[in-house]
Amino acid sequence: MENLFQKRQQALEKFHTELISRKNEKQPLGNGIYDKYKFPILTNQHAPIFWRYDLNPETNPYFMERIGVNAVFNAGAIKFNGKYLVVARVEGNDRKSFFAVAESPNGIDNFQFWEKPITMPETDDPDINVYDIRLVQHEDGWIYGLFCTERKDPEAPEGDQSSANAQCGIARTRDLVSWERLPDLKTTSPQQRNVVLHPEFINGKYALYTRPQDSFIEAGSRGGIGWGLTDSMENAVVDEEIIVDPKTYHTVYEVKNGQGPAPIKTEKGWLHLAHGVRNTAAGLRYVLYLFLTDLQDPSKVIAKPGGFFIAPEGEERVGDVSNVVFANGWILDEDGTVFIYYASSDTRTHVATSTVDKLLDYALNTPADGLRSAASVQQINNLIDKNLAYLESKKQVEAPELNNAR
Ligand code: M1P
Repeated sequence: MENLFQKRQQALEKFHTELISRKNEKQPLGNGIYDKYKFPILTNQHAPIFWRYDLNPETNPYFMERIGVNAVFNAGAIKFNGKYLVVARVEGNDRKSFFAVAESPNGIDNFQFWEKPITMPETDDPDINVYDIRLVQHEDGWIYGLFCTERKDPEAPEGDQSSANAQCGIARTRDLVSWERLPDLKTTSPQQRNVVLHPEFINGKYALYTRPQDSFIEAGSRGGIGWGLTDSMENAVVDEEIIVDPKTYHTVYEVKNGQGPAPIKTEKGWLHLAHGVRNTAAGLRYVLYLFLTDLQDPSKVIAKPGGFFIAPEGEERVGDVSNVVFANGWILDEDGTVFIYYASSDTRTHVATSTVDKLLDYALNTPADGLRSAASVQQINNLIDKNLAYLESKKQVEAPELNNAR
């Protein structure tokens, strides 16, 4: 038995070491806006062996997995003490999610989990499930983590074991190890998900991006990315939400949408990453889109490219909830590189890299959604005409006599 235990342990440790130290590779060509990478940065297999296996041969003679990790996805992100940290949503085989920090020296590979998952303190109303944390280094000096806290709907009729209530949980930390839990956000909406703290004060108040929703899954009569102010995060209350970016008919955010990570401040405005959801015969499809808001008034959209920014491709399309990409973390580096951490199909986490300059170029020069097929054709014709005129002018410059003699 000792032999079986040792064999399995050695094989698994070899596999795990190779996996977490594997070099990532940029995918060739790309679209010029961002680069995707060959390997996901985190999967369920990245979870440390000592989280999952009892390492004592006497109590685990078969070297059997005792606690399974099903998925590692939807990660918040922050650069901290020179390291690229993601705080992933780790989901066990029991369907419960929790948060765990994984650290990389370069932001694209070699992500390793810290020794233990985060022990998130609770309020008087215990969370049933927590997920999708957004990390924000606020100008008040704290690092905040805003996440979804889900509890069983107390109004659910007898026998209904799936109706739930989603609200915004709030915690803060200085080191990502010990966290202070604050009361959940109060708004006038029945439920909330995808709530994100803006990194700066607005008129002396904390500003929040919200996603009001009628019920657990459906945004219903509400929805859109909302915006509201609160005097304090120790007792966060938003009395009035305005919709900054509404869901819109026949777009990639027709059914619902939600702010991704906190926006990045640039010279030309606040860059936002968000997810949009539409319905199809095969179920919901989640994609990412980008927009820019005014520097002085981050609730005012000033540029918004049409369509999606990142959509699921290849193996990203398949997983526990297929046809989904979702992002709640990105990191702006000192040199202008942006590391976009996105998850695919509620299963694994990937990175894409770009720069602030490229993202601004994309935000400011991609045509907006014309909302009709005819408008899309017009946009392509405009580009073709511009290209034909440019090619013609180049010919004139390169061989003027030849062209004039014709
Ligand atoms: O399953 C896809 C996503 O669904 C929810 O997002 P939203 O609230 O916008 O519908 C979340 O549960 C998210 O974690 C999940 O990835």
